[in-house]
Amino acid sequence: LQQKGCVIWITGLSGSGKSTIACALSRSLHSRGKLTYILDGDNIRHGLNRDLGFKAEDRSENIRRIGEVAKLLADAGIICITSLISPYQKDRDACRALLPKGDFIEVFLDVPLAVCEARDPKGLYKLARAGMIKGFTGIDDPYEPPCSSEIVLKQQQQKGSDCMSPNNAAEKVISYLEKNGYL
Ligand code: GGZ
Repeated sequence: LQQKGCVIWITGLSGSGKSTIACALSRSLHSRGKLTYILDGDNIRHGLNRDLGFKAEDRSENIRRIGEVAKLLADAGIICITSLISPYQKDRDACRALLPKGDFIEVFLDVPLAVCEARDPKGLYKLARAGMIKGFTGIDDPYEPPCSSEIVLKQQQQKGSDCMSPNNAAEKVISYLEKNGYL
């Protein structure tokens, strides 16, 4: 096997585009003949992590388990892409510490809450504002923005030339992987 595994850890608010970018990135890597696997919080919470809710301890345990699975996949030479809010710095850092230096690549989707809330693809922000979901990240639960991500992807509020598409975002990650010897 010629492939070096790694973990691409995408963090950001609900509605920031984590899953969409994870898919675009995965497709782009497949077209280069690379093996990838996406670990998506929303999906894994239906299976492996179905015993977990959204209290701080549950979110930490969710991140911890997915971090361990991501490490196993990276050990097997797979490019593992995670798509989790992962709101706490200490939990992200604990996952980073599981991997050899360089193999944990944090991608921060730096999208303002107002933009995520305006998109509201699943109507969850609306429910949270109405008090029908308690402890929703960004509304009445914290998100600690990362301070030293390998890659920061900013999303502009206005539509225009600097509005980042999922494919643009994927390209930025691909360039990073090329520069750092993962492709
Ligand atoms: C945040 C919530 C909540 C609460 C349900 N807070 O945008 P989505 O819908 O599809 O993805 C979100 C998902 C978050 O799961 P994660 O495993 O990524 O979270 S964490 O990393 O914090 O453990 C959202 C939905 O679940 N969801 N309730 N209260 N997001």
